[in-house]
Amino acid sequence: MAEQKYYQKEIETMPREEMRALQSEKLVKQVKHVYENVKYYRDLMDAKGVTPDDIKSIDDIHKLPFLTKADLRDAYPYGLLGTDLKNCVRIQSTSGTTGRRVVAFYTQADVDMWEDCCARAITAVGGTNEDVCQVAYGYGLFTGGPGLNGGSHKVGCLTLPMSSGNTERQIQFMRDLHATILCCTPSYAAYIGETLKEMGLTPDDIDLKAGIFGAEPWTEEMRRDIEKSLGIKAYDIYGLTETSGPGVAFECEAQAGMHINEDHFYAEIIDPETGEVLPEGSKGELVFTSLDKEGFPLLRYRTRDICVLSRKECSCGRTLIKMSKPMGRSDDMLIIRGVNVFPSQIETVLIKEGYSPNYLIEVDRVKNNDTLDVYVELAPEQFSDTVKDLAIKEKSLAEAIKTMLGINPKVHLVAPKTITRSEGKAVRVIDKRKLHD
Ligand code: DLL
Repeated sequence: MAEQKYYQKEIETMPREEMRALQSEKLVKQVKHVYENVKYYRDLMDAKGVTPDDIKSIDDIHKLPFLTKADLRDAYPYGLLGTDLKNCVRIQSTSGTTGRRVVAFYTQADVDMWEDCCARAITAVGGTNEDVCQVAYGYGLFTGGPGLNGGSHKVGCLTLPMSSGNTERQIQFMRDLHATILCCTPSYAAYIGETLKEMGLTPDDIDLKAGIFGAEPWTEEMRRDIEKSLGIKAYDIYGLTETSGPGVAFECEAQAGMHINEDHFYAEIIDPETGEVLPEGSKGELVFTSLDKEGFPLLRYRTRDICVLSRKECSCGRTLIKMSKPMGRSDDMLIIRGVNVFPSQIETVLIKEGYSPNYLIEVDRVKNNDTLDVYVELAPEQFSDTVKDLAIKEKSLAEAIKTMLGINPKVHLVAPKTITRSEGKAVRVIDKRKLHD
């Protein structure tokens, strides 16, 4: 097969007016679907005095109420379900405690749509049925592995469902089976690059040509490092469990912003403080409306990701609107080794384990690997313990935090009154990573 530039050309290069018409048609249907099937959202619409009849085109979208992570928490687990459970074939989820965990439901049509989005991303980096696509995102509840796996099948690549970890084996498969496309988090890509070098190999020893990296913030500098260490072109991909997973937006050959699959997800930028919709080109919080989801349709979902949208013409020929890399978040969520972490989760563990809520979380990136250090202040009566006892306590607390978050922290128990008290908002997190350019 000749090199294919688009996966669904008609949609990806659709003239703007046609796209708006398509979005309008889909929105009208999606709002009816939600109003009829999701009591939680119907109540929000009723409270705002909006009915499906008020939504005649995409221009009316601003009349709809927002949904937030707090709504997802209130409605957990079934409250936002858009169809009978018997019509759903899959769930995916984020890590975290019950309240923070997002559980999304998919019908077969939802899975198909999601995989199409990932197929567009793979095709945009030059993927065809002649490629071997190594998927080293985690498989399981996390959307990374299953999403790219499905997209890779749709494109017809030979798919290597490696999941993450076991890096030397990753490199061995990469070499033996001539992988040409690598999908994983940017930090894992960087780590694979380092390991390759440590094994005495160079980019000439592998056949990779492209990488599709996302799920966490990464800089242009990191892109250049990865490109050099693996001898590839590195492309960004964005998504979130709430909307489906990876593939909501993807980078093309221009490597300058990510095209949003706006026939499925309508994007708005709002002022995170006031909720006011901002004009194109403004920096603000990204809000998504699913346009054709069945299982877990979300209208005007506030992602908390801060970014800029642009409709500037793209050299790749796609007309899909672009988003910049996320430039931060309007909440306190951290992404550490690809895992979404809220400081309050750590606080919950400390309190449960009998420690004080005086703590400090320090995140850094050492050799492209995220580190998590948690400093916890001891009460005076706890401090009399011997050094050996402290080491045991640190280990057990680290275990408890790992059980909660799924990632290993380094715990430091420190003397009473050593963590600076705050006179205003407590500073609980020091993030030393330079994640944004
Ligand atoms: O991270 C889905 C995904 C998997 C995307 C694989 C790309 C590749 P969640 O675990 O729900 O889903 O986390 C979603 O991660 O709101 C962003 O804050 C952040 N994020 C995702 N992609 C990027 C990216 C997956 N390319 C949250 N750059 C989102 C920066 C990203 N942040």
